[in-house]
Amino acid sequence: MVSQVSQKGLNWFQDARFGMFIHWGIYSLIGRGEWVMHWEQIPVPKYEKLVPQFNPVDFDAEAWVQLAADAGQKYMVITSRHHDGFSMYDTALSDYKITNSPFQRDPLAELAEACAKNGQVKLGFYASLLDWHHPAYRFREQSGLAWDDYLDFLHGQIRELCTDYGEVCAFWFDGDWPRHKITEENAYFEAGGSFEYEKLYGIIREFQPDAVIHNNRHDEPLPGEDVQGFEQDLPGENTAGFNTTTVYDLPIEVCMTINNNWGIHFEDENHKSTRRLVHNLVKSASLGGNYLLNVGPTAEGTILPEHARRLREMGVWLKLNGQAVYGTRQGLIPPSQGVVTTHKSGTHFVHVLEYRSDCVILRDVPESIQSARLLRDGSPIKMKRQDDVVTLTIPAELRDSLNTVVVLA
Ligand code: FHN
Repeated sequence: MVSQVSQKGLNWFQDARFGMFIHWGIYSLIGRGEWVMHWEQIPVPKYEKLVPQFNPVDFDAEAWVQLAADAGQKYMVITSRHHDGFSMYDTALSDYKITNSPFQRDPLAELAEACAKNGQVKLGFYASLLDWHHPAYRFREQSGLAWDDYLDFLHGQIRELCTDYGEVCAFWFDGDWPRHKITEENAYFEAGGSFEYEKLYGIIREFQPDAVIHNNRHDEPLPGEDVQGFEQDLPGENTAGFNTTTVYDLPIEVCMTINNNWGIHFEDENHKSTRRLVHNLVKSASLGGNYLLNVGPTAEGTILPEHARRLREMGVWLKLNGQAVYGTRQGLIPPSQGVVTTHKSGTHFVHVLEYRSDCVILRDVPESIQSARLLRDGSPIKMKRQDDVVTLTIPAELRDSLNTVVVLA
């Protein structure tokens, strides 16, 4: 039988609700996103020339972890190796790695230490299944290597990440997209065989039984996967074009960028407002999901100030309103225009995102609900009930410009 994450790991994951996604690699030097090698058809020998230029001397693991903690994020998931095949840690299984760059340090080890020291933020790893560099993935004919050699590498790397970096809260796989067509342009994306997931996931279960497994296959989760993912969309939506609109009965994780790119893009100034980010966070929570919000640090090792500011502002809002997010589950009171709800053991949280008037109308409100108050400071909120329809009146002076939360109990 294929095993799932432990109940402890699952509960932790669902209670956490908010995490930081980090896309960081040698592509940061170019500043045109993490797909630049493919989009610009950069040959391997030319792309490899980035390695001797990579020296993120401003990287400060404690500062990144502190930023996540200030934002109210309970975990971070960082790219251990993206599709470009460059390992961002000191793997024994490849020379194509950050410890062979002028930087020499292992940022994943430093983050593991900083997370353990900070105590508020757990660490998870993104790992690409697809590899545009590895000779046993892309160049089997030329190298004489076999698909099994790639599997040894991939599985071996997961074993390293499981055993050498302390507690790992999540493994996030990417690059196996069964619904996407292989064409002439992307022929080298094609895997040479199965990823042998049962074996791969077995390594995680053996060494990190509390780590959730998320595989971004843009398809129905496979046995052994703990999470259904949505990328750049909320559950049930498919504006990005690669999400399934079927929502399965699994914990959910929505991952999104702050601007339009995962890896840093120098020309992308299209940053979402803090208000929109808070709305996405609570909309995800209202549907029973976590929100994994991405930052794409610079090649020098810093998180963009525009992103850090938004994260800190989210943290300020969460300090006052976190009870309506952490530990909650999908709302039991149905959403209405501009309003979503979350719930935690008999307490319902109404998130008022948009105002049509002073009044907020909720339907199907359980009879047990007797009172309404502002979560932020306990101010009473006028509540009128007619059968199962409840009307709340929220005067302008009590509203929060990001999201006003009313507690119904
Ligand atoms: O190709 C990747 C992309 O670079 C990024 O890592 C995102 C994150 O969800 N996942 C893939 C696209 O689905």
